[in-house]
Amino acid sequence: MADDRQARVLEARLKLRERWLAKMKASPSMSDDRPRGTGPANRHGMPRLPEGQHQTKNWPVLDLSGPPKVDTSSWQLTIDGAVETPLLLDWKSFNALPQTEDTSDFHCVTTWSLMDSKWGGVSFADLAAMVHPLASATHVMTYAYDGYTTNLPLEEALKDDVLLVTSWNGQPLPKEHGGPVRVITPQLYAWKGAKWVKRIEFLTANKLGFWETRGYSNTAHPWRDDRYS
Ligand SMILES: Nc1nc2c(c(=O)[nH]1)N[C@H]1C(S)=C(S)[C@@H](COP(=O)(O)O)O[C@H]1N2
Ligand SMILES: [Mo]
Repeated sequence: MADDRQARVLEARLKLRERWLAKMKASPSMSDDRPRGTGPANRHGMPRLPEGQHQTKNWPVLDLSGPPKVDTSSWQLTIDGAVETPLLLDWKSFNALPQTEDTSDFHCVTTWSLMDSKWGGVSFADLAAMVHPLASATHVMTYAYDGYTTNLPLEEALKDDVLLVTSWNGQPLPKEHGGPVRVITPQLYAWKGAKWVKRIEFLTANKLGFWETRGYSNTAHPWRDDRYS
């Protein structure tokens, strides 16, 4: 990765963050002064284990219908909608982008939490910076190869720990967990992260995804026990 490209992405990312900072600060994971849970604070000031969650050692698999037929040779990601410069990436071009590593926790609405996973991939904020969202963009819909969809407000999607991951604890992301590429949303319940991600569409109004149309919370904040609507 050329340093100047990395610098350009970083600059665009910081500008986009600046535009969204007020809204990000008003989001539950940054404004909640009474987060519910137990254990020492995580780096966002939230108790490590949200209320109603228990720790799991093994990572359960949860999805609608199992892995779709997609691998590194056929995988493509489209980023489009309310953006200035839509983008189509394949596996090779995705891996040539600036890479981010992060360690975070994974909270499933069905009450298990997987702690301290080490993730590698590309941050959503970097991808968003590259497509130049229109001023009117407020949300994104993520689409997956199995037909799954889930929506996110931009102020959540732009958080530093929202990544499109290709590795987990130093290994390629297992197929059953969304490999080759999935989204993770550590500050929201895990259904907000699409496995086998195929498309990210920027929206100018909120739209509901698969579980959100079926009674799951639109906001999905684990430290408010915000599971269903
Ligand atoms: N493409 C796709 N992504 C998905 C789902 C799905 O059915 N299809 N299920 C969601 C739900 S409900 C959860 S809890 C997490 C589970 O991720 P895991 O199977 O890796 O634990 O993936 C989310 N992402
Ligand atoms: Mo879930």
